[in-house]
Amino acid sequence: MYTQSFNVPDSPGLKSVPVAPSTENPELQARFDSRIDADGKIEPQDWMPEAYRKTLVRQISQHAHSEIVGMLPEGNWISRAPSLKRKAILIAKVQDEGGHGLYLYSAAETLGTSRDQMLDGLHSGKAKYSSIFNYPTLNWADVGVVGWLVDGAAIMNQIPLCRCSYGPYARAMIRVCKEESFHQRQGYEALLVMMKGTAEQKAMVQDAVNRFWWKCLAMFGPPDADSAHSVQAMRWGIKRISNDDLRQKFIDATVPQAKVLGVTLPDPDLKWNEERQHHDYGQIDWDEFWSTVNGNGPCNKERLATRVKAHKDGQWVRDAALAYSRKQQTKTTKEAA
Ligand code: FAQ
Repeated sequence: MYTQSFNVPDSPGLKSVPVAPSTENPELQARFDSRIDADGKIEPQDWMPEAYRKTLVRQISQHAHSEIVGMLPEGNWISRAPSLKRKAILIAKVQDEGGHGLYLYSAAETLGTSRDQMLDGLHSGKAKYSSIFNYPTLNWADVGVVGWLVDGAAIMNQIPLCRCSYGPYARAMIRVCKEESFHQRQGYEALLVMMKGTAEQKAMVQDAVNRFWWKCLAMFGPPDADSAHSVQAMRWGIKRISNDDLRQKFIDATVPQAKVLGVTLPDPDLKWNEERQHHDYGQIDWDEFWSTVNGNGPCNKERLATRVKAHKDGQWVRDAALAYSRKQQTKTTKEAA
């Protein structure tokens, strides 16, 4: 449904933001700016302004944390999947999300930040992760809706990131998007099956859509006017399409899918606007979004506690791996001597 071929022009006008004069190194800054203006890639060994590095570490590490915390709402259903086939699919999907987190931590490490630093940020509650993973998955239809809508929204946001100016992030996103595309389709297919089932199953799907729809729209971040980082991130070619434009694209793509599925999207103001050639939609509850982002959503505390415990429980594995690596190194040094 969403593939690599979903390639849309950058948000108009956003590249025209004037370059802030560098106080670091004007010559290297000029080289960096011309590479960005020519739509080239910045690689780890290249000089980059500290603010560019900091923005990337923030965004990539938050993205990695989202993938890792994002394993929890669906992981919760692995032991209760309704068939062996659905269980195998779900295990593979959750494992893929873990893999995405690992590629992204590796991409952020190329910017000179350590994985321990990033994990400290997550575990201490300083670093953010996507708001959507602070809501519970209450029934089996939620697992399908996470695939259809949460992965759907994630892909819409991530496809432009395949063209991000920072090479390691852009390359990681290519594989991530291919896998997310499968995730989205498996969720949609699971829902199609339920919608051919009993009245109770259909009601479960509608209930899950009602609970997740607005939260998925908020995944794209605050409105452009309130988005602190967008203008600069666009100038640097990190973000290619604005929060509001991506949200609109997601809505326009999802409305016909909901029709095929036979569910109602819970927004009385949702309607096609002939003049705009887009769907109009209702008000997102931004107070609720910020409250969740700031740690007060229904599952924030539980999600963080689960991650902290998993990290502590895994300490012996990291210790053993390090001890083994040290032993191997000593052996190699002795053999070479
Ligand atoms: N949740 O100025 P902006 C997935 C924060 S992956 C929490 O607009 P920016 C896969 C933002 O960090 C989902 N916080 O920020 C999966 C900033 O705070 P800060 C994650 C949010 O960075 C599927 C402040 O608000 N995807 O789902 C959110 O330019 C299924 C101001 O906002 C990515 O991370 C939010 N929704 O734009 C896994 C993609 N939105 O840092 C398992 C990469 C905004 O100053 C199961 N990231 N904030 O303290 C991005 O594209 C961008 O970072 C945005 C935000 C678009 C998320």
